[in-house]
Amino acid sequence: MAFLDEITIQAKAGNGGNGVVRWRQEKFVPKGGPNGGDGGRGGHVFIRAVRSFRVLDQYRSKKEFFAENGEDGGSRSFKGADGDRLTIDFPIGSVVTNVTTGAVYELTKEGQEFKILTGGGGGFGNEHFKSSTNQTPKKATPGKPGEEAELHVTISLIADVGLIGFPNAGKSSLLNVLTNAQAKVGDYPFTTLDPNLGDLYGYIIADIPGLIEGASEGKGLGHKFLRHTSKTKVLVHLISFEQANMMKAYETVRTELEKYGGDLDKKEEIILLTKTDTVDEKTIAATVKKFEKLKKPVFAVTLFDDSSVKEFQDSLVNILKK
Ligand SMILES: Nc1nc2c(ncn2[C@@H]2O[C@H](COP(=O)(O)OP(=O)(O)OP(=O)(O)O)[C@@H](O)[C@H]2O)c(=O)[nH]1
Ligand SMILES: [Mg+2]
Repeated sequence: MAFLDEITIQAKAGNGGNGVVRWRQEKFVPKGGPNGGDGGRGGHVFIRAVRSFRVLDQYRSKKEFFAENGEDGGSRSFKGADGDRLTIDFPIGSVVTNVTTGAVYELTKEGQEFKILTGGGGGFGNEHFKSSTNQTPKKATPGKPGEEAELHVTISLIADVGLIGFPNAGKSSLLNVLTNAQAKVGDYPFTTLDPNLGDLYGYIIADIPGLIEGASEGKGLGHKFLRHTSKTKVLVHLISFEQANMMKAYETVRTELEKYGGDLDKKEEIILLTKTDTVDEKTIAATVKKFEKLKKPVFAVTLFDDSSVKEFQDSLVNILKK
């Protein structure tokens, strides 16, 4: 799934149900008193932080969200039912602005909720207006409208893992092996134009578009996507055995990380050498040895065989659990 950066939607709390005018109808009571019930309250609108980006999918097509209206009152003093609340979910890290009032809500913790729009109160039925001086009130009041607003949402998804490296290193292929993201894979550079996201045991993995030398000066797709790695716990740096000089490829990307700033280069890093199927065992062993001198975890895999990724995956999950 490609990444949604910001969205604008309309939301509305439920209207209150109307109060009604009704009269008691009893066989042996010629003039029944008023018994029109009150309307129910309209449902409120809440926003909630969830630990999943999949909820974003619904906002691609649907732009209007309504809480339920309250029911009208009935006869025999029957009060209309309150409308159900509506809860709109956003991924943790989202900032929701009520454009209509200017109120801003930051969703920082899973399960955090804010009531952002209040449902309209129900109207009063004629029974409510009965008094010692007025035994037959003919008055009932309508329900009040629910609050409505335009909501602007900026999403800075808090990914746990960032996949980085040159174009064609196999980042999207790796995402597809680890998760059910079904990211597009292609044998040409810059297949990924927007970060892809996947979910591994509840951890969010962001597959970042390929970086090249000069990305910080805008070469290729630039380096702005690195902002999605700013809160990750660990970076997985992929270097393909197809590279003539793998260490140079590694260092080029490291330089771009430094240039991006924000201490990205100080983050924990796993080095993943990919496409082992294109070289012989001796080359693999020698290259792994070279990279191990960097004193970081190093793994060599082919993404064409899921089982080859297992050891790396276990190590990644262990780091995430720490
Ligand atoms: N031989 C071989 N090819 C692989 C392997 N993994 C991926 N590929 C191929 O390498 C090409 C690039 O893979 P992607 O996963 O799209 O690479 P990427 O790093 O996401 O590339 P960009 O999105 O362009 O940055 C595709 O043609 C893949 O099929 C592997 O383990 N061995
Ligand atoms: Mg890709």
